[in-house]
Amino acid sequence: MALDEVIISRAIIERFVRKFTDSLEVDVAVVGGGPAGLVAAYRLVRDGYRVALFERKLSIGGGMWGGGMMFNEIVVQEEGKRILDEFGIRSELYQDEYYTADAVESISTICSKTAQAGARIFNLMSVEDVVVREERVVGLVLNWTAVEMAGLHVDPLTMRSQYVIDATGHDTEVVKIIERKVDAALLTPTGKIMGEKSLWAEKAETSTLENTKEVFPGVFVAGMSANASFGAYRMGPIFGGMLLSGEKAATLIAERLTQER
Ligand code: 48F
Repeated sequence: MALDEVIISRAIIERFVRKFTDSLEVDVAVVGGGPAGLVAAYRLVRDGYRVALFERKLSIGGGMWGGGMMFNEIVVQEEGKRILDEFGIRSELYQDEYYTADAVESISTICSKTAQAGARIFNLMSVEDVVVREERVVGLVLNWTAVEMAGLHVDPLTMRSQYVIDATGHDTEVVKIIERKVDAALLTPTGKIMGEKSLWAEKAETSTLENTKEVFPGVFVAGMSANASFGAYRMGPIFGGMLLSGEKAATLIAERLTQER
């Protein structure tokens, strides 16, 4: 068969447009494709919800690829291991309740299973704004990361979702946009972003779960973004809290969506 380059181009363009068009109105939009956002997306699609995930970078996976200081192994506790097992990721007991897993196997598997489960994953797209109606976030404003990087004056596009998860890690980008642009308080004790504290693994792992909640009507925080929003410690390269936080965000949003139906 003779290969026709134009058919190849047409196939890519049409299939991408179909995927993107299908993602303009979803149940949940996840911002950030690190471990927390991916686990949340996986859980929600598995439960039958329509999910789109937007990741600024070329590669999905956030901070998991590099393990700790580029030593590409991660550590999880017993509860975190349960999620690794669920994804079929191999882990090894190090001592007591500390398990290690290969960082590349971990994040590539989580990414692959999430995509295969049916989450629409868009890399190279940045969320640059939110859509707010009656003091609730109802959608996201998207642009190509390349546009942002080149400083080009190109207007963005908009999508609608019932819920948004800010899983942007240390940057808390969606919450920052809300704090800066929306004339209403966040659901934090101060009404503002409380900011990330220094590193304390034990406290941070517990508080990541406690802080996984709604931070503004329609927006939940998951992963490191939860701790940065609610003023808690960072945890370094222990990843159980990230995985469990993604799972909790999905559970909380699924409960809301069920109530609202
Ligand atoms: O940073 P990241 O991995 O967040 P996480 O899931 O996990 C945190 C850990 O990696 C580690 C840690 C715990 O062990 O402290 O840091 O909470 O993934 C966040 C992703 O969000 C993307 C960013 O490129 C990264 O891949 N991101 C950030 N801002 C935007 C965004 C944005 N405005 N639009 C799209 N993606």
